[in-house]
Amino acid sequence: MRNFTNVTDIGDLHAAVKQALEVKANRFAYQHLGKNRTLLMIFFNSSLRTRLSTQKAALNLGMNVIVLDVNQGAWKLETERGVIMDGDKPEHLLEAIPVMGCYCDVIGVRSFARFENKRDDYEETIINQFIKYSGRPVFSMEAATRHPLQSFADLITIEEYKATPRPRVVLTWAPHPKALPQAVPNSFAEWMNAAEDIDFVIANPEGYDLAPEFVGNAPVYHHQDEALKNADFVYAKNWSAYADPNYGKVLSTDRSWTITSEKMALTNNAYFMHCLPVRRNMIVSDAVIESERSLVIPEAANREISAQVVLMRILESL
Ligand code: AN0
Ligand code: CP
Repeated sequence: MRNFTNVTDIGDLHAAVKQALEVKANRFAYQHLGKNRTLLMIFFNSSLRTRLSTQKAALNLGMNVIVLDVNQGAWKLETERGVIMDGDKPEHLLEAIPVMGCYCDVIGVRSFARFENKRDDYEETIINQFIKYSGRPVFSMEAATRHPLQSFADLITIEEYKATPRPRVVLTWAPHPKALPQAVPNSFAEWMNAAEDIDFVIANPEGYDLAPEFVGNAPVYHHQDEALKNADFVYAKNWSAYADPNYGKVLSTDRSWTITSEKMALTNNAYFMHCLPVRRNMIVSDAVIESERSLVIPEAANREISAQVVLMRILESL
């Protein structure tokens, strides 16, 4: 595997989960792969889990790691070609990317949707420029439309906790005060649809349907209670509207969509999942996130494993 930006890059999901569980049981057994290799992690946006878990995964593999927060201490970057650069941005991405490529063997990029231009976001112009101009393998640490390291960790977690061969997994929108990207729900849907042994459904208010290429054949409910019936896993997440003319906008903060104990009582004693960071008592009540059915910490722990599998496969291709 050279680049990792979506589910197809990882290939067979059963094989990927199997490898993840082997790595989890023996995470320091692969240090020959990373010796004298350098990972560069580039952050255009904040992070806690992705930064720490990916760094930990690289250290498990014996790699060296460099981290750059573009907004802290680097030159402000122009990203549009053809701009007369007489404003506040002293450097262009088109020089910065190949320069970054000089100092590393593998590049991880976090660059969220900007909500300025839907086409730029959905064409993944930033991470695709890294792939095109860095000369290095590139993996997504959440790009404009997907967060595949998160979805891979979520799939591993579901495999670890499922009690039936074909669990019902419900992705539900939940309220949040600020406009958030669609990357996490898009990606989760992409991975759940690709995993054949999952009964996957989506619940969101009217106006919040995700892009059709991510929804795929999953049933979409506009009433949350209906979708939660018989759920084995409830995966909550806020996202902003996708459809025009409301792309990137908050249309609702309806707290009747917050996941509470009453909502969980509608399910098949489901596990609660969220990628974190989460706003308590907007997305999920204190009681649910603190309950013994909450998987938010095991999910975060599996981020180290998903990152390690991805790095191993990239290192093997060098
Ligand atoms: C980000 C998002 O919703 O995409 C990152 C989640 C992993 N969340 C926030 O910005 C709060
Ligand atoms: N879940 C996740 O990616 O968290 P961070 O934004 O803290 O990296």
